[in-house]
Amino acid sequence: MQEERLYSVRMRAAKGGPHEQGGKHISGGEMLSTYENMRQAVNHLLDKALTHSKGNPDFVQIQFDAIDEPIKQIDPLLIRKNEVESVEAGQALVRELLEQAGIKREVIDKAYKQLAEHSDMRGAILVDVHSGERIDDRREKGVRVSRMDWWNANFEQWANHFNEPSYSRVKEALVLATKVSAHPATIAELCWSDDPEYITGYVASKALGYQRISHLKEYGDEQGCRLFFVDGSNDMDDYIFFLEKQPVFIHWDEV
Ligand code: WAQ
Ligand code: MG
Repeated sequence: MQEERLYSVRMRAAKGGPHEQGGKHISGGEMLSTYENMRQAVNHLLDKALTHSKGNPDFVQIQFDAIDEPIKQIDPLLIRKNEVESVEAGQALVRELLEQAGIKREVIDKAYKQLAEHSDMRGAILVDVHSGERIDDRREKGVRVSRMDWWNANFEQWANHFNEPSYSRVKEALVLATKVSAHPATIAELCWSDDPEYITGYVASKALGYQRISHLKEYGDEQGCRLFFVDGSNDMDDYIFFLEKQPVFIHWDEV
């Protein structure tokens, strides 16, 4: 499908020094780009870093590296929209959906405890659906899903069709959720933003689709969430390799 060589482009921004020296995570981003479009990609990520509601970073790193492996193409998850009146109603729906995905209540409770213990995450927390224990040993860094994208023209067709605003936030979230749910070890994902002015989040899985929930936290709250509920009987090194390294393109075909 893709003849031209592609590059993985990544950004991370922090305040109070780099992440590894205790700086607060401000923003991150990952894209795929051709060599020709590199300036545009880097500018997009730079702009994201410089204009974030969590504050102005004093550390930003943007890097690109060539992709030599074949790129997997995946259809976006189906989107479902759930309007709720309050955080309580939104969080109740989260539990309902996670239980529908087959996750036990005790495991959900344990996962929320993990969240509370790590308030400044830059990646995802992996939780085993059997024990409720955290699987990755990455602390605040978590596991950052990377090497994925969706060409804008195709995303905009999708957005038009489903009557969605074509915001890059929605695109990035759907790209990530689709890649993560494509691996058979993923049981479900739970996410809401750490941006204080963005309160919408989602539960996603292959079977549930991308279940957007309008209200999962209060305005002003900088506590985000990214939890992957995982069947830990799979090889977790392979799983994390897939998340970080397998190049994936989302592509939508109107049917
Ligand atoms: N890999 C793993 N974890 C990530 C990644 C990644 N590539 N990007 C972000 N995270 C984690 C990290 O801990 C962040 O603090 C947290 O997720 C939230 O990230 O309306 O904007 O980019 O349909 O702030 C969802 C709803 C928006 C969109 C989610 O997340 C919609 C969002 P943010
Ligand atoms: Mg954020």
